[in-house]
Amino acid sequence: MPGVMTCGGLTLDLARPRLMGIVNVTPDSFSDGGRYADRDAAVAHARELVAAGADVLDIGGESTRPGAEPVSEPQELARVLPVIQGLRQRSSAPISIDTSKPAVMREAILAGADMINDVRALREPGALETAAEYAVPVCLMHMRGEPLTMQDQPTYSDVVAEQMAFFEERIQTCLQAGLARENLVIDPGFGFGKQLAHNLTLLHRLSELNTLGYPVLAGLSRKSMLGHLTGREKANERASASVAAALLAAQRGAAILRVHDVAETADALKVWLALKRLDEDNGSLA
Ligand code: 7PJ
Repeated sequence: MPGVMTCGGLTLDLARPRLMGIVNVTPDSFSDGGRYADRDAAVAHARELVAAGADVLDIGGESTRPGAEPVSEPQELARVLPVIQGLRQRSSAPISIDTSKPAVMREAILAGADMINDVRALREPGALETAAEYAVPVCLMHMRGEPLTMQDQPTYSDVVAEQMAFFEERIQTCLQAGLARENLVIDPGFGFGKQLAHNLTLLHRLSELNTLGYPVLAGLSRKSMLGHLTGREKANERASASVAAALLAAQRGAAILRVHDVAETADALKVWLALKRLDEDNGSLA
């Protein structure tokens, strides 16, 4: 079972679900990162997420939304490095770098990042070697295809079975490359090359991933599957749906929940945990 994750000199006890707060530093229409105002806004937002209950901050400079174009290495570095540096000066919270590029992993870790979150599960050339060299926790996410085309009618005969085979292969490859098994986290990658029915099946059967023996990370926050279910077209109107999805993932054994709405999810988890403890004690509280 999950156990602990050592992140930035901090040991996260995974006996209860932990929150990974999302800090996007992908550009708006006016800028492409690197400006002081962008950096300061991202750092301030990250610190708010910590105050609201985030255990880890996930900093990403590559948009991986469906249809997103690739980002160059210099662009991605210009977006994320100033934020990591600024945050490291003002906070001791563990930092995860959301990237697939080995150079971005390396520079981020040298600037103070504690963990790698890779939607391509270390499949880019050099990524495996870089993760082995720095020996930090790594989230291996399942993605079918690439963001530009991944939502073009993906099909599976059994989405869970295919994921199990994918994780078994990636885990073996990681262990052979010298990564420590204690450093591996797996993630079904909701919305990454999946249709609504696939995403729902993955959530419904999430606990099956626990049989592999690695902590499971679930990222459902504000995703389009929640838009489909609720009719909410705007991502920032999906907070309630996101909290519900996070609790359902927690209920099925997710160890880490990657969320935008940290305060709301933290409150919901407190209620869930109180009942879970009663379940475990057979209701003997008072
Ligand atoms: C995920 C991610 C996820 C992990 C994104 C979005 C799209 N990393 N990065 N898992 N999603 N590990 O947040 O809507 O589900 S970007």
